Amino acid sequence: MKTLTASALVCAMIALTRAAALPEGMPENDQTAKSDLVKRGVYCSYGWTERSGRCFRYIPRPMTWATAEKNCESLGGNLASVHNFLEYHDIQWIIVSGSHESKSTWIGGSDAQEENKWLWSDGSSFSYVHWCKGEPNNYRGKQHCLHMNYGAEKCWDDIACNYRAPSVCVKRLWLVG
Ligand SMILES: [Ca+2]
Ligand SMILES: [Ca+2]
Repeated sequence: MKTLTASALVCAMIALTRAAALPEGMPENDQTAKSDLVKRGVYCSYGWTERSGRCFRYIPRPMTWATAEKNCESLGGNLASVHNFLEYHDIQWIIVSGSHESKSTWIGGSDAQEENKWLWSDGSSFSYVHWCKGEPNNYRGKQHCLHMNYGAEKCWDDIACNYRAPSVCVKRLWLVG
């Protein structure tokens, strides 16, 4: 029963997050722009799925972190960034829908520029974290890229960037109309 209530709450929160989602740069108090938006519609391009106001795409082919990032860029996006638990849940859902599994997957976090200075490849703020216990441990001084769905807890781990894994790309919503 507890679990049921919790998932109902998560669903409700996801619905609220989606309802509140607006493209970047739009003033929140601009009612004209909002009603305009409803008329015109906000969409993800073909092959992408809308979640929490952004568009996501699961890439099954295992690649190194940098190749995965370049691939997302060639599709008009970046490796996915994560800013709260709901977004993390959404990305996990994208992976399950795309692969019917919850395998280790690249997202856009890296500390390759400077040790322990984690950045998202899309330039957004790296504040929310979901590291596994004892991670990031920069094992042997060679772990500078972030993969998710690590271990039983499906949390984050830093690993060598030449590890090959599927990936999740993100890009902005399209305004159509
Ligand atoms: Ca590192
Ligand atoms: Ca590690």
